[in-house]
Amino acid sequence: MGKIFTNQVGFLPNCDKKAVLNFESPDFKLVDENQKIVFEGKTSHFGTDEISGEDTYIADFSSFTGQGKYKVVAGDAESVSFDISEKSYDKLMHDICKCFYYLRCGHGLSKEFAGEYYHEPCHLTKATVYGEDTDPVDVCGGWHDAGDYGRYSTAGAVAVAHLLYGVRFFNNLLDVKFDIPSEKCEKGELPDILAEVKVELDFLMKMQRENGSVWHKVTTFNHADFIMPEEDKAELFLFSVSSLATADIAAVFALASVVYKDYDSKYADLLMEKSLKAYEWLQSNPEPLLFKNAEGSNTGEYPEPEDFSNRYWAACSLYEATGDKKYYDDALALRDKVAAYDKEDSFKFYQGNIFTCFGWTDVAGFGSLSMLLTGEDSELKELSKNSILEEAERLCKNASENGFNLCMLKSDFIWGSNMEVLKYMMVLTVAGLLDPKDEYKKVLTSGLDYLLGCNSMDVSYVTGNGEKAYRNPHLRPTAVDGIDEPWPGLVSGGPNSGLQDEKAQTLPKDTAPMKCYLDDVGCYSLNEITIYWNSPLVFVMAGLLK
Ligand code: G3I
Ligand code: 9MR
Ligand code: ZN
Repeated sequence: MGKIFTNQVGFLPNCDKKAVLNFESPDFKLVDENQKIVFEGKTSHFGTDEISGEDTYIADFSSFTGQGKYKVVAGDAESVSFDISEKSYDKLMHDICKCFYYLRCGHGLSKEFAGEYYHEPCHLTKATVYGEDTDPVDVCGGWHDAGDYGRYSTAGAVAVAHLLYGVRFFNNLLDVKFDIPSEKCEKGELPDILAEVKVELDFLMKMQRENGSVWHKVTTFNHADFIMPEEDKAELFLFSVSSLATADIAAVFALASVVYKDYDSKYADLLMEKSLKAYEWLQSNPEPLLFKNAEGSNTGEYPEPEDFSNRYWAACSLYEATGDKKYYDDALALRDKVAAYDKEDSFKFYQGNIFTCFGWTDVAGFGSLSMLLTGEDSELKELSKNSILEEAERLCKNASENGFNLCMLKSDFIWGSNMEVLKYMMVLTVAGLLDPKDEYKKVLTSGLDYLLGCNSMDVSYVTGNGEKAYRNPHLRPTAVDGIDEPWPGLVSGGPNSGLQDEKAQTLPKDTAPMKCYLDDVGCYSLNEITIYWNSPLVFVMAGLLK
């Protein structure tokens, strides 16, 4: 039987609304909870596209603004029921923020706030500095990265960046309450989002060496088995420092210093001091110090082939935070290196314009966000604006090439493809601030629809949100805690045509990119979760709900 794919959570009354049918039906209806027809419309035939492989018909009901619970019905098929309401995304926003709390390492959780997902304190022992004969170091705290128990500096910095730029651009994020312990500060209490981010910032501070450089990661030598975090007692190692981690930390601490200044001047000063210390180390170590896993170690590597985008971000962020022109000059001197690297295909991680990339692979996009936050006009601010608008146009063109109006190409369906779409949604969000075009909002909304169920897997990629939300993330605590449902709000990595784990390889090789997905706990290349797949959704939702 044919299927009707739609956003399973729902829609805001004034946003675009659609469902996608994979069968022919000239018309469709919207029915309420009493099966009463509230809207009737004609579908439009899109045809078959290469990302989904489906022959699609679009049911657009954007003009319907009634509030309530509805279903789309066409032929013999019906969709799941969803909300149309100003409050459609309230639970989603709460859940995606609260996830960071559940991922806390060390003494992070309390029974009161973690409820059934509470676990005992974990990873408390000091970490051995790998390959050095020095005292072990206390790096307790922060968030577990993902389904594994590693803690990685660049990944952490990037997740924090999504959240804190979110706060800078959309201060409504400061009002989101998600039920975590309160955190005192000079001015009283931190808003929840800043209390949660502080947990990771405090950890990242511990990852900085005396000389200003930053360890790339702290993990056990190999990934733990599927056990609870407190059972993972293997020796912790701090693997070598990298200029990647040092630059990302210089950047994110400068950004954080601006944000926390309004609440706690001492904490803001400390962040700035540590940012400057990292930056000085970078200045005296101009050659890239990249990262490779130690021989035989299999924990996350987060390799990057260059550090220009990281240094660029650091310079832009310090310029924005301090107003000191010398950082601007540094950024300007790095610009051409970043741009040249973008043209080097063999080197390239990101499919879009590099000055718009908000991922761990490339961080120059964060530099652009900092430049947009500066007061006066400049060449680099212009570059940021133009890059974002140019990229938004490319994304709109991509969206016109498939039935889901999704801004992704075949080549975007890699490990963590849901972050690729989220990074694009961040671009569209910021582009909308620079030029409020309907098209940007429409393609942005389609991205959210895709993540929440309007996709050919008919699945919502956020746990606990949507009638057919996925339930089996590759996430160690969830896999072994004996609780049926994972905690809500976790964004899955999503379809990956690379099929990079054994279970994923059971899918036929010619599977359409959008269908290269299995809701299976074993599939780390399709169904893991990470902090930096949740964090861009927080940025995007803050923008949508502002
Ligand atoms: O950039 C290339 C692109 O040019 C190429 O077209 C495409 C097709 O193969 O690959 C792209 O590279 C991918 C790279 O990520 C950059 O996005 C690789 O295939 C892909 O294997 C790689 O995946 C990363 C994965 O670790 C393996 O290294 C994920 O992005 C990254 O999120 C993931 O991170 C892990 C940590 O190591 C450990 N903790 C869990 C976390 C999530 O799975
Ligand atoms: O669980 C690990 C996951 O977090 C990582 O993303 C992935 C790639 O580094 O590795 C997973 O661990 C696997 C390990 O690499 C090899 N043996 C099987 C492990 C998962 O069951
Ligand atoms: Zn831990």
